[in-house]
Amino acid sequence: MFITGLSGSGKSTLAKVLYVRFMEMRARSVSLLDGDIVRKNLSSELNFSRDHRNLNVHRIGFVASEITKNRGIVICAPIAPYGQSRHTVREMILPYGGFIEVFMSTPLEICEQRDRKGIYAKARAGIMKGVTGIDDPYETPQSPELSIDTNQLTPTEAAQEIFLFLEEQGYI
Ligand code: GGZ
Repeated sequence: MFITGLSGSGKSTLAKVLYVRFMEMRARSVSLLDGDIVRKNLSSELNFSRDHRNLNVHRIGFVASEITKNRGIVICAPIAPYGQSRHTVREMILPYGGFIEVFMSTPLEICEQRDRKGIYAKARAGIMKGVTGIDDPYETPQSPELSIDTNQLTPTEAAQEIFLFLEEQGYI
């Protein structure tokens, strides 16, 4: 499962709810590759240039493909702003298992209102450059398996929608 969207769009919160629900099923191993954890542990030398974001997302894809190869469930939650690198990750995973792209479509203004880490305020003030959605691109997914607007749904409702999809598709 690959959750993409702006900072503050609800990726991490949803990913954690899904992680707990998958764990409760006790069927397969469950791994969570959250954006900030990966940045700290796997991509600490990378910045937020286009090349480094793509490299970061490809690293996530590689780890996810290894987990998928070994029959594990993996939930990835980076911003992953570029369509091409999301496509590459899809191609890396598909030989080994299903790939579900979940687009967090929460509007930028809501993400900005939340602004838990203050990055949007810094971007608006010109203190921080290259912030996704402000002065750096986010290419909207063209055909994600699911779109979730956390302005409309609670994290539990969003997780429920995803589990319904997984059931319909025969994943669970
Ligand atoms: C966007 C940034 C930036 C810039 C630091 N633009 O919401 P967060 O704070 O906790 O998670 C965001 C995280 C983004 O890392 P990703 O690895 O998910 O991004 S990417 O997929 O593009 O590689 C945000 C914080 O780092 N952050 N600087 N300039 N978000």
